[in-house]
Amino acid sequence: MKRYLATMASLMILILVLSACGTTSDEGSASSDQEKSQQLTVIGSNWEFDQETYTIPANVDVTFNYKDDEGVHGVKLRPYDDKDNIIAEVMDGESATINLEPGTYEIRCLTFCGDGGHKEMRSKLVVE
Ligand SMILES: [Cu+2]
Repeated sequence: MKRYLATMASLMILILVLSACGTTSDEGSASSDQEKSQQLTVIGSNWEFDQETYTIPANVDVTFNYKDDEGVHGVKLRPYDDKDNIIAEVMDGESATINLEPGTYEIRCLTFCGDGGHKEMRSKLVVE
C-alpha cells in the first residue's frame, strides 16, 4: 500500500511538472495567442449565444464575426451603461472591425426572433 501511494505521489509530481512546462511554452508562443484573440466569433441559436461572456483585448482592431446556427438573429453591440450608443450591428455571415476601450459591453439579438426568448438573448463582452 505504501508503495502504491509512493507511485501515485511520483505520478502526481510528474503531471504537475509536465503541466507547468506546458504553461511556459504556451506563454512563449505569444504571437499566435494574440492572433487568436483578435477574432471574436459569436454564434446564435434559438435563443442564446454560444457563450455567456466573451473577452477581447482593449485598443486593438478585433474582427467581430457573427453566425446564425439556428433561426435568424444577428447581433447588436453596445456599452452596458450607454445603450443608445450602438457600436456594431452584424448579421449572419458578416463581420465588423471593432476597437474598444476597456469595459463591459452587451451583445444582444438584433432581429426580433419571437416571444420565445428574444429579450433574453444577451451575452457580455469584456474588453480588457
Ligand atoms: Cu431576437
